[in-house]
Amino acid sequence: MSQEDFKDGIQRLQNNLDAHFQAVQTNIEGQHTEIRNSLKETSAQEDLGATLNRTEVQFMAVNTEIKNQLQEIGSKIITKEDFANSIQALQAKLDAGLNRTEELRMMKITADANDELKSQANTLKDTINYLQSQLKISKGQTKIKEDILNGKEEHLKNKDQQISDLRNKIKLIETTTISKQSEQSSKLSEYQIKLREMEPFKVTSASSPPGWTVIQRRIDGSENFNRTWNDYKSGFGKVSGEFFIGLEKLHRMTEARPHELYIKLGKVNGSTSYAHYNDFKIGSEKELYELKNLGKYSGETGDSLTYSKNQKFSTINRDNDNTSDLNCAFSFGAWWYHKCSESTLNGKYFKNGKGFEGIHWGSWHDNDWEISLTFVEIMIRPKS
Ligand SMILES: [Ca+2]
Repeated sequence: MSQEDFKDGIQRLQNNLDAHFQAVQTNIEGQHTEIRNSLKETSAQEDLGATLNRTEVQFMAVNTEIKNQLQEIGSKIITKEDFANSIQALQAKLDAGLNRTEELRMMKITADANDELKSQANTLKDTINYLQSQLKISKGQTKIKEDILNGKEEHLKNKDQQISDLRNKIKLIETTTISKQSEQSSKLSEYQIKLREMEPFKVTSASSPPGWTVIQRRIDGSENFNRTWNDYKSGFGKVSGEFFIGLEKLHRMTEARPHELYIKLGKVNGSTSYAHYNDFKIGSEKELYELKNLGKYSGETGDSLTYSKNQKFSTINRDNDNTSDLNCAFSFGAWWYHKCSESTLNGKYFKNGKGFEGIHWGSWHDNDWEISLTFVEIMIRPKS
């Protein structure tokens, strides 16, 4: 082989090698890019990336060394022996390059492992998606259950309302029954009241409206109401008929609890009417059983009692009124008098409904003092 031929051969070899390394490098770079891309999402990215970089650097070093040697060969006049050695060295370098390629193939396997990891990650993603969908379904079911519960609650509310309505109906029936019973029995029901430091005493419930306690009644003139201070203090008469409960009891009852006052009146012609006061209170004996409170008037008779508010009680033998030359009670019966009054419900009883010193409620009969009422029922009840 001539030296020219040798040089040509070397040149061809060098070109081939260059082409080969170029191909290998491109291949490696492609693989690296692929691996890098596939590693982007994994936590092992840094470790694998570093390994790849290291391998690449090593490969480039080998490549450069081969190139340098080939250039050296090409620029030297060398012996056959040298050439054989050089070829051997090249062969070794090529083997090394192949080893690198093998290494890179291993790297590809690592990339496969990465694929496996990716597929695991995907599986994990699928699992997460599945769990999320399950959660959605579960939430949906919870919502449905909540809706059912809300429905049940609404249902219960309705039931409560129904029960409440039924209770009210029962109350109404009971009330009606009681009032019917008392109407049927024509006798008024009697019961006892016990107050602190007092003997129990009998009272009657009102014929109507129900639930009130009667404290004074005029129906037929059978009872004498022309009485002294002590009689009005302790009360008199029969609770089943005509009577007055007594000022001391009224004081104790209305002092213990706020009371309402209801006055039912009747004329000889059978017509009836009423007056209502929403805050009735009587003072102590020391205060001369003053009419301390009346509250607000309502009713049909007109208001003939507010004039007597804050006035002391007077009887035939106790003049506590504000007139200087007479005792109102002497003519019109015991009452809360100022300069006398607009009402006299303890006056004389006139069966024919006529009499100047009789039972009056001025506003109900145009202050015609000849008219005397034939029915009186004064009642109280604790304020609710
Ligand atoms: Ca007087």
